[in-house]
Amino acid sequence: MPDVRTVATHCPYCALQCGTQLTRERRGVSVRPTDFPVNRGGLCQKGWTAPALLDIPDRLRNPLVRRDGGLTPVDWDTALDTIATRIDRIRRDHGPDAVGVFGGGGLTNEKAYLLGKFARLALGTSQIDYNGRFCMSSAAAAGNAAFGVDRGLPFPVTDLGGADVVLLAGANPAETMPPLMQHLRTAQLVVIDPRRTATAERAALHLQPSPGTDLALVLGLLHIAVVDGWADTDYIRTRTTGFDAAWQRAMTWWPERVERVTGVPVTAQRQAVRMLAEASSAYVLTGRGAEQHSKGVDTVSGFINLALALGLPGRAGRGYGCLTGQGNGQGGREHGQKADQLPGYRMITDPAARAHVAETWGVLPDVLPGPGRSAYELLDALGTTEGPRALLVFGSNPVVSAPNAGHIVDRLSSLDLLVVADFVPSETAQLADVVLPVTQWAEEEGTMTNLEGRILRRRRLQVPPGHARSDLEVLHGLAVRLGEPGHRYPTSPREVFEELCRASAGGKADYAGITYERLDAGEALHWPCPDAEHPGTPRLFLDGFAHPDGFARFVPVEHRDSAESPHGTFPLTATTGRVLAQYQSGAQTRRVAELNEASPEAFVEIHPDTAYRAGLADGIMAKVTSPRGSALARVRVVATMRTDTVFLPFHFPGGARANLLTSDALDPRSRMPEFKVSVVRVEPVQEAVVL
Ligand SMILES: Nc1nc2c(c(=O)[nH]1)N[C@H]1C(S)=C(S)[C@@H](COP(=O)(O)OP(=O)(O)OC[C@H]3O[C@@H](n4cnc5c(=O)[nH]c(N)nc54)[C@H](O)[C@@H]3O)O[C@H]1N2
Ligand SMILES: Nc1nc2c(c(=O)[nH]1)N[C@H]1C(S)=C(S)[C@@H](COP(=O)(O)OP(=O)(O)OC[C@H]3O[C@@H](n4cnc5c(=O)[nH]c(N)nc54)[C@H](O)[C@@H]3O)O[C@H]1N2
Ligand code: SF4
Ligand SMILES: [Mo]
Repeated sequence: MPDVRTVATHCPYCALQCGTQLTRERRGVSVRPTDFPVNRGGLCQKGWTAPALLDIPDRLRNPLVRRDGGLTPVDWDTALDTIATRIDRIRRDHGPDAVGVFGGGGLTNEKAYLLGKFARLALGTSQIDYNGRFCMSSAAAAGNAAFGVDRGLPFPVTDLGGADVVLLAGANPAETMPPLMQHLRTAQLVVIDPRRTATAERAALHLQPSPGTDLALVLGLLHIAVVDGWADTDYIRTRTTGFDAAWQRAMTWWPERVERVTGVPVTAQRQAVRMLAEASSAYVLTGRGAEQHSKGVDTVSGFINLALALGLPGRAGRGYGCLTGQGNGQGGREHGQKADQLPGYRMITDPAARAHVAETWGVLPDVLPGPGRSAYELLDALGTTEGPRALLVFGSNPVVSAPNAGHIVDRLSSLDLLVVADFVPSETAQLADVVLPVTQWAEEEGTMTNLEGRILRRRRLQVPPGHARSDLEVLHGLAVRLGEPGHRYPTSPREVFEELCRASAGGKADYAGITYERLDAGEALHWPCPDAEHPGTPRLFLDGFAHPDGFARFVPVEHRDSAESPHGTFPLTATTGRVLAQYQSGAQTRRVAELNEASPEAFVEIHPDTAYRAGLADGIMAKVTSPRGSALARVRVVATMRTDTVFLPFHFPGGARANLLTSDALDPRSRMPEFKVSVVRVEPVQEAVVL
C-alpha cells in the first residue's frame, strides 16, 4: 500500500483515543486534532508530539539476534527460523506450556485476537496473559460481578457533559486524559486521591485518604447514604439484588471509624454523599488509584455498591464507569489474550464458548488449552522448573512496568529464549535473544476500542522504515514455521477483523455486525453490535443489566489492610502513578525530545515535614528503599502531600524504576498487583554516588 498525504486516525497512546488528522509535509508528519466527540479539537502534549515517534533515531529497522552477547542485525528468515527452531526444541523437551506469551493493551483488536489464536493453536500453550492484568483486571472483575458485563464506560464520554456531580476515585484525568476534562467543565468534582493532583485542584471537594484505604472510605459513604436517608429504595428494589448483605458489612463503618482508618474527616464524607445524592445527574468513576491494590476488586465493588444505592447505573444521565487506560485497553481484554478468556469476552473454561471458538478456528474444542497463569504469576514462573522457558512479548515493557521489577528481570534473564516484538529498543528488548522490528500506529491499519466501548479505525499514512513488519505478519511467519496452515493467520487486518467478528458473535463483547465499511462511513459503533442492521449500543443497561434476570448485584465487601503496613524501618507508604508528559514504561515518550524535556527524570513527592525529618530538601537526590530494593529519585517537596505518603512516577528506567519498590502482592481474584502501596523509607544520597 503506498503512502498517502493525509489520513484521519487516532492518537497512539491512551484509551481516550483522541481523533487526529495526520498530514505528510515536506518537513515531516504533522498532526492536528479533529472534532471527534471525546476530544472535540483538543489533544494533550503527548498527542501533539506523537509524529516524533515516527522518526525516532533508534527506531528498530532490522530483526536482531543475540550472538556472542550482542544483538546483531539479521534478515527476517534467519530471525524467524531461529525462533521456530528453538521453540520446537523447548516444546519437545518440556511440553507446550514451556512457551509463554505476554501481550499488551496497546495492540489493535486484530493483533490481540491473532496473538491469542497463535498462542492457543500454533503454540498450544495455556501460558498467555497481558499487561492489561496490571491495568483493567480489578475493575473488569467487579463490573462483571455487578452488571454481568465489563465495559469501561457503559455510556459515551459526552454524557458526562450533562453531569452535576462526578466522583473520581483514584483517577487523575487532568494529567492522564486531559481532553476528558472539557466534559467535566460544568460538573462539580469530588476527587478521592491521597495527593492534591491537578484534578483535585479543580475539585469542589477533595478527599485525601491514606493509600489503600478507599474500601473503608466507600463503606463509610454507603453507610452515610443509607443512614442519612439518601438511598434510592425504589431503584434498589426494582433493579438490584443483594442489598441487605452489602449493607450488613457497611453498617459497622460509622463515619468516625472511617475517619480513623482513612484520615478523611466525617464532614467531608457527609458532604460527598450529599453532593452525589442531591445531584439530578451524577456519575461515579474509578481509576487505577482505587483499583491497583490487593483488594482492588472489592474496592471497585464498594464504589459500585455506592452507585447502586444512589440509583445511578443504567439510568440516563447517571452511571458508574471505570476509566480504561491503554489505547486499546478495552478491546485488549475482549479478544482472547487474557489467560482465562477466549474471543468475544468468553471464558476459556466454558464448554459452549470453547465449542464456538473452536468451530470458528476449524479445530476440535479439545485442542484448546485451559486457563493459564496471570501476568505477574507468569513472569514470576519464568525459567523455573514448572514455568515457561521461552517468552514472546508483544506490546509491553515489563522490565520497567512489572511490579517487583528487580526479581522479574532475574526471571526474564533465566529464560532459554526471550523474543520481543517492538518498534523501539525497550529495556525488555535489550534483554531479548531475538528482537523483531514491527510497524507502529501511522504505518498500519486496524481497529481500537476506546474507553466507551466504541470501535475506531486506525489508518495508515506511510510505509514503515527499514525492514519493519506488522505484528500480524510476524505471527503468520512464526505460525507457518511451527507447522500451522498459513490461512489460519491472515496478514490483512480486515480479514482478521472479519474473523474476530465471527468469533465474537453471541459473546458478551459482540462485534458481529461491525465492518470496516461501516466504520469508514463514520458510524459510531459501540459494542454489542450483533448484526449488520444493529446501530450499536452507546448506552448499556438502560433496559436492564446483563445478568440473566436483568438485575444488578450488590456484592458484599469488607475492608482489609494492604499487604504491608508502614512500621519501624519502613515508616512511609509509597504510591505510584503517572505524569502528563510520559507514557507508561516511557519506552515511547522518553524518546520524544519535547516530552523528555518536560519530564526528564524520576522524582519523589514528599511533605515538607517528612522531608525535613529525613534530611531531605527540594531538588536533592533521594534513595527510596522498600523491602524489595531501592530507587533513586529527585526530591519534590510538596506542601499538600500527606505526611505519611510519598509518590513516585513509574515511567523511568534503570535505578530510577519505581517498580524496584513494589511488591508481589496480588488481588486474590483479579490477580492485579498492588502498585499503589509499598512501605518505604527515604534518605539523601550524594549526587556523586548517583553519577
Ligand atoms: N500521561 C499519561 N497518561 C496516561 C498514561 C500514562 O502513562 N501517562 N497511562 C494510561 C493508562 S494505561 C492508564 S491505566 C491510565 C491511568 O490513569 P489514572 O488512574 O488517572 O493514573 P494513575 O496516576 O496511575 O493513578 C491516579 C491517581 O491515583 C492516586 N492514588 C494512589 N494511590 C491511591 C489510593 O490508594 N487511593 C486513591 N483513591 N488514589 C490513589 C494517585 O495519586 C494518582 O493521582 O492513564 C492513561 N493515560
Ligand atoms: N508502579 C507502577 N507500575 C505500573 C503502573 C502503575 O500505576 N504503577 N501501571 C500499570 C499499568 S495500568 C499498565 S497499563 C502497565 C503498562 O506498562 P507496559 O506494558 O510496559 O506499557 P508500555 O510502556 O506502553 O509498553 C508497551 C511496549 O510495547 C511497544 N508497543 C506499542 N505498540 C505496539 C504494537 O502494536 N506492537 C508491538 N509489538 N509493540 C508495541 C511500545 O513501544 C513499548 O515498548 O504498567 C503497569 N505498571
Ligand atoms: S489524551 Fe490520550 S489519546 Fe488524547 S492526545 Fe493525550 S495521550 Fe493521546
Ligand atoms: Mo493501564
